[in-house]
Amino acid sequence: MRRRPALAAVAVIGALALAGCGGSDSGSDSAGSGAELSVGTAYMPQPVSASMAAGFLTITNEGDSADELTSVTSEAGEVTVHETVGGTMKEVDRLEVPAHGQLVFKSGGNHLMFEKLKQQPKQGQSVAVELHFAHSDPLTVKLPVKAATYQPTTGHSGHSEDSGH
Ligand SMILES: [Cu+2]
Repeated sequence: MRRRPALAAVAVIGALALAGCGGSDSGSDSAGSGAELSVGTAYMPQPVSASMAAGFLTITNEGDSADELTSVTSEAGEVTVHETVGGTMKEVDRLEVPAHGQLVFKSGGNHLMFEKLKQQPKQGQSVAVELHFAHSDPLTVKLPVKAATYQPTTGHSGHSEDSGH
């Protein structure tokens, strides 16, 4: 039996979130889904307004089977999932989290797109989102709001260009 403290913490968070929802789901099959998901490197660059913001994170799957991110929800506003192909972003229904792999959201690539936020997120705050998967239980993640110029890696900020928003 291998111990994975980080995953255990994520599982606890997920369980709390589910408990908060009134426990409508009692399907015990889900424990055997085969995907083992955790989330890291989550952040939101402080947006210039409440009308549009981007969010980034990395989903790691240490399990033996792939899963798919099927939707993202937030009480803060509307969230869609975008990918960037050849410099153009487009909304996607789902993104794969490969077995023993990662689904990476980063500036210039995949990103969460927030629209119609109830208020403009400010640096130092955080925005909670719930990630929904094809097989695994939902994960609740807080995106800390960073400086508008914050980037964990180099690259252009991508989001205010001629991308059709
Ligand atoms: Cu976008």
